[in-house]
Amino acid sequence: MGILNVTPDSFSDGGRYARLDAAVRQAEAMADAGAALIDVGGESTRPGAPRVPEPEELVRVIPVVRRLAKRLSVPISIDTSKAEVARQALDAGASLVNDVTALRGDPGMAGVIAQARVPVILMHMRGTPRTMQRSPRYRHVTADVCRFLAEARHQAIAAGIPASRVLLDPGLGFGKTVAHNLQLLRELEALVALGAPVVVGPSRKSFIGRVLDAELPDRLPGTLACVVAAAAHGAHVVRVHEVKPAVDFLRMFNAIGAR
Ligand code: PMM
Repeated sequence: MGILNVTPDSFSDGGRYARLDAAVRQAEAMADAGAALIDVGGESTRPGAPRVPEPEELVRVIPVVRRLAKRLSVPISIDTSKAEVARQALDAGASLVNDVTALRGDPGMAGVIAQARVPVILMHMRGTPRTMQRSPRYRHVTADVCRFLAEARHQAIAAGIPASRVLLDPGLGFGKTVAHNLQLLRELEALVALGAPVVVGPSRKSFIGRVLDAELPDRLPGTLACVVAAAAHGAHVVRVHEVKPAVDFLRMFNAIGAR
């Protein structure tokens, strides 16, 4: 899954793809490099990020989704927690919703997804992007994340989204210490065992910077180590900014047949 942030304030590629043409070129390059899915997001979720008003998020993402849906053969996912943004993006040609609030951010979200009959990624987060890094604590991070996601999936099913359309994501970096993120990657099988496809998004995140003492943009090697660890522990989708290196790493890993 290639990341296309159309936010002026995204933590790693802020503003660079804000213009429509640049966004489309970037998405095409990711598809050419082997992305199976392009994830379009118009609201930064970096720690401390302010909420983007709905009209502003719509202006950022809908033209991009519409243009990409016409030009790309790979499916487009919309990274949003707002039901109206999801609804309009699905109308414009998106075919999956990536909701970092696991349907808790907007009471209308589950209905939009159920009605459109599309898959959804439910992600674990502690608190909100504003508050999530304030000394996060867990009894056992993997067990707590699994419990949360099992319950979120249960609620999605109750709202009319079939289990077969639900993907789960541990939410690396969302209300977790460095140790929590590493443990979640190490113990990913516990999440895989819930039976849904698992999505993992380590790309360029600060826990990599903390382990390697690496500032942006030097977090690619650390990201690739996480990609391979996620694949080795059973992840089905990895969400990355740099698609070509990730695809090459995974192709080589699969060629070795280490799993
Ligand atoms: N991370 C970010 C945004 N959206 N969605 C999912 N499913 N999983 C993630 O880990 C995730 C996400 C934050 O990173 P970005 O600002 O670079 O997109």
